[in-house]
Amino acid sequence: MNIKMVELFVIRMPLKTPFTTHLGNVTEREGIIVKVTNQDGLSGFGEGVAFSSPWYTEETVATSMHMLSDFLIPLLQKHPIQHPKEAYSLFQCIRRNQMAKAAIEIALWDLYAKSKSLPLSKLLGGTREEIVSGVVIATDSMEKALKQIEEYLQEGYRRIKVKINPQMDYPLLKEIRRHYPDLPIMADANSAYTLKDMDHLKSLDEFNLLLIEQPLAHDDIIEHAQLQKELKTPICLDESITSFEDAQKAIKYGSCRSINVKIGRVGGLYEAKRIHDYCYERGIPVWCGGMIEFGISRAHNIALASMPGFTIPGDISGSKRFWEEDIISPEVIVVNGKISVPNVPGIGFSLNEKRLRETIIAKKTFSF
Ligand code: OSB
Ligand code: MG
Repeated sequence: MNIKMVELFVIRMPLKTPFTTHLGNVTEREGIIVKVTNQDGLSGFGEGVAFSSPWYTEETVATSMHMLSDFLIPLLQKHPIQHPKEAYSLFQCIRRNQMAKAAIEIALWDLYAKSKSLPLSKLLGGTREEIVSGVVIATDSMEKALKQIEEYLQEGYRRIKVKINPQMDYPLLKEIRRHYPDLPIMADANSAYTLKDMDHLKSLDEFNLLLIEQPLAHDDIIEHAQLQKELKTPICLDESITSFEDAQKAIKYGSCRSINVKIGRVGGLYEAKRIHDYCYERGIPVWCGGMIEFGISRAHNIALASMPGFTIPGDISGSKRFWEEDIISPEVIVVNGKISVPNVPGIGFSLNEKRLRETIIAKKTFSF
C-alpha cells in the first residue's frame, strides 16, 4: 500500500448533553483520529473509539495510543501490506486491543478504497444507497427521556433505543409505549442484570421491543443462551462479541438472535464484515452500533451498514446528535430518518481541518 506516513491526533470535545447509563456519565469525549498517507499523497482516515476510562471495554485512549505507537504501527513499518485485509492477520500477534487495531485498520480501508477510486461501501459489498438512522436516549429521568424522544422524532428519527437498568426499565418502557404504541424501540442494559432477574426481564416482553441488548455480563455467552430460551424478546449481544469466533459461538448456542456490530469492538472492518457475512448467510439480522463517535467513525459505520445484512436500523445518528460541530465536512445529516450513503471514493467525508485545530490535544507522527 506504499504507506509513507501515519499521523495520530488526539482530540477532545464536550457532548451537547450528558450521556448517562447505569455505568456512569459521559460529558466529554476524547478520541483518536488516524491519518495514513501513501506515496502518491492520498490519505485514509480512521478513528479510535476507546473512551478516556475503561467503563465500556478495557481499552482507553491512552492504551490505544500505546498499542498504536509501540506495537501496531511498528508492525506495519516492518511488514508492508498490499491490501487492508492483511492488517487483520498482521495484528493477530497482539492479543485483543480491538479498538486500537480498528483505529488504524479502518484508515487503511479508506486509503485503499480511494486508491481504487471506489466508495468504501462498494468495496465492502454494500448495496444500499441510504440507511435507516436510529438514536439513543441515555438520560437520568423519565421526563428527560420522554422530552428527548419527542424532539428526536420531530427531527425525523424513526427508531429509538433507551438505556435500561433494574431501577429504570418497566415504568420507563410503559410510559414510552403509552405515548408511542407503534414506535420501533430497543432497550440496552449494558449488563445491568443477572439471571436472578429472569422474571423481571420476562415482564419486559409485553412492550414488544425490537430487541433487548446485552442484559447479562459483558463477557457472557452461556447465560444469555439460558435467558433467551425464556424470553420472547430477541436478545442482541454487544459487549460479549469481540470477534468473529464470539459471534459464531453466540449464534451456535442460541445466546442471541441479533448482533450489534461495532467496528471498534471487533478489531476492524475485516472482522465486522466476516461477522456480517456469517449472519447474513444464516438469516440472522445484524445492526451497526454506536460509540458516541466523531464523524470519521460515523462515516465508516455508514459504509458498513450499507451491506445487505444490516436490516435493523443501527445507532447511527447525525453529527448534530452529540456535537456542536463535527470533525468532518460535510457533517452526517439525517433526512426523514435516513442517511444517504456517499457515492464518492473512500468514506466520502473529509477531515474538517479547522475543527481539528480547535479540538486537538496531542499529535504523533510516524514516517515509513
Ligand atoms: O452500549 O451501545 C452501547 C455508546 C457508548 C458505549 C456503549 C454504547 C453506546 C450506545 C450508542 O448506546 C450511542 C451512540 O453512539 O449513538
Ligand atoms: Mg450496547
